[in-house]
Amino acid sequence: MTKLIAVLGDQLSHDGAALRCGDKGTDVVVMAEVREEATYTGHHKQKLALTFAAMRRFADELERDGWHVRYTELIDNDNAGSLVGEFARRAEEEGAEEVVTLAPGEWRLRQAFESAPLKIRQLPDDRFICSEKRFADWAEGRKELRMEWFYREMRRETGLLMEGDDPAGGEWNFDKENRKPAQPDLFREPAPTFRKDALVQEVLDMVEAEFPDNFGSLDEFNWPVSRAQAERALEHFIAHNLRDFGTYQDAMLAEDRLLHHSILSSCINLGLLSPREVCKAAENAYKAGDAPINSVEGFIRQILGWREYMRGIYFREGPDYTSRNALNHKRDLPWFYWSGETDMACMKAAIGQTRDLAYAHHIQRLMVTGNFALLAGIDPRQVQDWYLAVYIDAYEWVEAPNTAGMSQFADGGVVASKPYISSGAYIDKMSDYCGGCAYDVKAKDGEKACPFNSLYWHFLDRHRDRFEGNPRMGLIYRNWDKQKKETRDAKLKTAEAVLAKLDRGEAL
Ligand code: FAD
Ligand code: DLZ
Ligand code: SF4
Repeated sequence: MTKLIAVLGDQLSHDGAALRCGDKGTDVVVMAEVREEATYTGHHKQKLALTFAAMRRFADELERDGWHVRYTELIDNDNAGSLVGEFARRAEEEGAEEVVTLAPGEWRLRQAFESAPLKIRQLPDDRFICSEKRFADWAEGRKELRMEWFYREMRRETGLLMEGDDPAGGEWNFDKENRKPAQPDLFREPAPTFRKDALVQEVLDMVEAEFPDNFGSLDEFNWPVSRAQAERALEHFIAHNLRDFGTYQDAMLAEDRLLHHSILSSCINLGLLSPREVCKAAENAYKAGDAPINSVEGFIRQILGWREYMRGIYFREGPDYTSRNALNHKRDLPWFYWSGETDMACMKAAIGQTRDLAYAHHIQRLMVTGNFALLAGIDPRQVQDWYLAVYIDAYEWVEAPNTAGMSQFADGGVVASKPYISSGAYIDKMSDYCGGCAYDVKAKDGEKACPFNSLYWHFLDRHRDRFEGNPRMGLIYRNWDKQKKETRDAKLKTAEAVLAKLDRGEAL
């Protein structure tokens, strides 16, 4: 009996469990570009183009590999518009009674598949290193689900960067060596470029025609769309950027939008590269003496630690995770998150490159745009909607715990033991943005004061009841209490003026 093997747009791996259980002789692979997936959020144009181009490339590869593939393009006349609709249409055409797929990375789709009028078998997505069951076992009975403990277990379990029972280099975590600001004249190898062939060009044209008003520009589209291109991106990173990845991981430079980051998240999230092989490639570079331990450990921790941990949290916490709002933040997301029209140089840079590349690196997401939203008390649901829309690598299983959890503290501390907040001083230390800013990073109050400065204290003051007793924040409150009353009042007044401007819909 024929079964349909459904491959979703972020399941582009030849060795996933669904394809492994199929039979090339009798089964049919179904892939569909559908409006429902293209519009559940206002995806960046580059994200749409990458998804469709990579899906088409993958379908070609499957056909060359001997699979019978039924592929629906977005603008096909008989496109049913949703994944379930397309599965039903193809099942009828092929006389199939069952659809097999990897469980999607979103509660929304899992629930839609469960309540579909045809049988859709969702297999555990075994492309992740840690299964959902394994994560649940680890989490069971723990008072706190801290990433660091999870990560150490994953190191032991996979043997990555282990020397017998001990961590390579003698420590589990080399983060204290990884906080250097980058020098503008530091040499960095330019990112590899990927040729826009006819397939990619056709998709770019289609996206521009079908989604003209979506956020972002297609001009600088340069994403790997196939396994071969993704392998090239990985090789480039290992050869040129891994060495200094750790040291400058938290740095930001106005003239360098990528620094030493790997730019591999879209390849891994789409399935073009497996997290295991990426970690292994980094470990091999360490063993060969080509990259130092602080960089290799820092890099592997992002993938084996943070990435796997975030997915574990998303599925363990349940579908209501995205609607949590522990700090009761209700302010609307300022419109300049979409336009980039702000005098704050750091925000302008982060939003501008997000528009142009669908990419900003972790510290820009966490300590610039995320930090600002948290300090300003923006509704975390609206913040999540923004992050889900604007980044090339955005899928809810990883975006939501990063945004609601790590960045906005909306989950009340499941992911983060304290809020990731900072005044302008941190941004000034880690970047060269402040020199070219209309605001004064050293000024704490008054019209020209960096908005991060006054909002920082306003946040701490208004959430005193919740955070004062946090052992990692006691010192900050003591510092606040030591300041003269007039000084504190001036900061709070400045913050109130900043917030009032936001409420009036004015630019900052
Ligand atoms: P590198 O800095 O080179 O890191 C290497 C790899 O580690 C990444 O490719 C990624 O696979 C993994 N990684 C690093 N940090 C994280 C993390 N915190 N969580 C999960 N994986 C991580 N990442 C996404 O993949 N999708 C998202 O939608 C997403 N949303 C985010 C939202 C916010 C508010 C924040 C603070 C972070 C978010 N991240 C997200 C995590 C991180 O910012 C990106 O993975 C990273 O910037 C991708 O760039 P890169 O490939 O150059 O990463
Ligand atoms: C992100 C995305 C987009 C834009 N379009 C499609 C699509 O047309 N067809 C498809 O199968 N998948 C698409 N995807 C990826 C899915 O939305 C993704 O599988 C879910 O968000 C779960 O991670
Ligand atoms: Fe950002 Fe403040 Fe520095 Fe301006 S002064 S770039 S707003 S941190």
